[in-house]
Amino acid sequence: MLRVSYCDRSSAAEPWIAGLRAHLPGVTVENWAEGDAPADYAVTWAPPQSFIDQQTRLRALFNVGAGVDKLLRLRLPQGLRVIRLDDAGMGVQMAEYVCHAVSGHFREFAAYEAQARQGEWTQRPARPRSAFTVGVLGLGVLGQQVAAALRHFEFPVLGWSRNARQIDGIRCFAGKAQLAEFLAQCQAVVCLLPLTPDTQGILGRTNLGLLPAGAYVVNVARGEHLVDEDLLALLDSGHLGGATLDVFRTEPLPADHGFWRHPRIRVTPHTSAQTLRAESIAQIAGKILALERGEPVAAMVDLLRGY
Ligand code: NDP
Ligand code: OXD
Repeated sequence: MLRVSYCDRSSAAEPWIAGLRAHLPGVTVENWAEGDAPADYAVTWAPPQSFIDQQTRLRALFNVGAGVDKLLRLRLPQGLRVIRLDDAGMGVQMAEYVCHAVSGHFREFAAYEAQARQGEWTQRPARPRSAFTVGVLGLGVLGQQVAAALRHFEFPVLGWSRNARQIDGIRCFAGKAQLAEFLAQCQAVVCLLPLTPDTQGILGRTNLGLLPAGAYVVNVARGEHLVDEDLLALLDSGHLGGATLDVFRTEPLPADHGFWRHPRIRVTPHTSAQTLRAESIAQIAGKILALERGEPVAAMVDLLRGY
C-alpha cells in the first residue's frame, strides 16, 4: 500500500494528516516518528536529517512552502524529486501585503498617522504616480502576481529575473549585468527571490546604494537576502526612505534587534503569505495522484539551481 509520511514540527500535524487522508483514500498517511517504515511520498517542512536518511524509497518529497532553502541545506539523495508549493493561495496574499506596503509608503500613511496622533488635519500634496517606479526582484510564481497587482495601481513596474522574460506591462531586466540599471530606477524595490548562493546578501550596501535617494525596501523573501547593518546605515544616512520587512536572518526576530524600534522600519512576523492548509493539501494530494499516473507536475525544484 502507498505510504505518505508527514514531517513538520512547526504546526499541528493532525489536520494535515486528516486532510491528506481525505484526499488520498486507500493511502496510508502517518505523522513521522523516528524509526518508522520508509515512505513513498514525504510531505515536510524543515525536516531533520534523520528523516531524510530513513527514507530509502521516496518517489518524491513535497515542501510545505514555496522556498526550499532550508531543505536544500540537508543531504538529499541524488535524483530525489523535490516539489515545492506552487502558489497554493500565497500569491494573492503576497500581492495584498506588498501593495499595502508600497502604496502605504507612496501615500505617506506613516506621516498621516503621526499627524493624527497630534490631532493635526493637513493634506500633503499628491505625488506623481508615474514617477514612482516599483521594481520586483524575482519574477516567478509570486513575483509575477505581485508585479501584476502593482500595475493595477498604475505604478510603473520593473522586474528582474535570472532568465530574460517578457511580461505584459512590466519592463523586464535579467541577470547580474542588468541589475544596476534596474535598481537605479526603483523608488521602491520588492525582494521575491529564492535564497540561493547567488542571491544571498543581494540587498547589501552596494546594491541598496544604487537605489535612488529616498527609496523604499520591501523584503518578503528571506532574511539572508538583506544585510541588516547596511540597511540600517543607509536609512540612518538618509539614503533610504524606509523598509517593510517580513523575514529575518533569525526568526523570531530577537528582542534586542535594531529593526524593532527603528522609526522607518515596519516589521511583521513572516506572515506576508502564509501556507494555507486546505489549498496546500489539495495541491499536494493532486500531485501525488498525478505522479502515480506517470504525469508530470509543476513546481519541481531544480536541485542544482537551488530553486
Ligand atoms: P519562483 O521559483 O517561482 O521564482 C523565483 C524567481 O526568482 C524567478 O523569476 C527566478 O528567475 C528568480 N531568480 C532566482 N535566482 C535568481 C538570480 N540569481 N538572479 C535573478 N533572478 C533570480 O519562487 P516563488 O515566486 O514561488 O517564491 C519566491 C520566494 O518567496 C521563495 O523562494 C520564498 O523564499 C519566498 N516566500 C516567502 C514567503 C513569506 O511568507 N515571506 C511565503 C512564500 C514564499 P527565472 O524566472 O529566470 O527562473
Ligand atoms: C515559504 C514561506 O517559503 O512560508 O512558503 O516562507
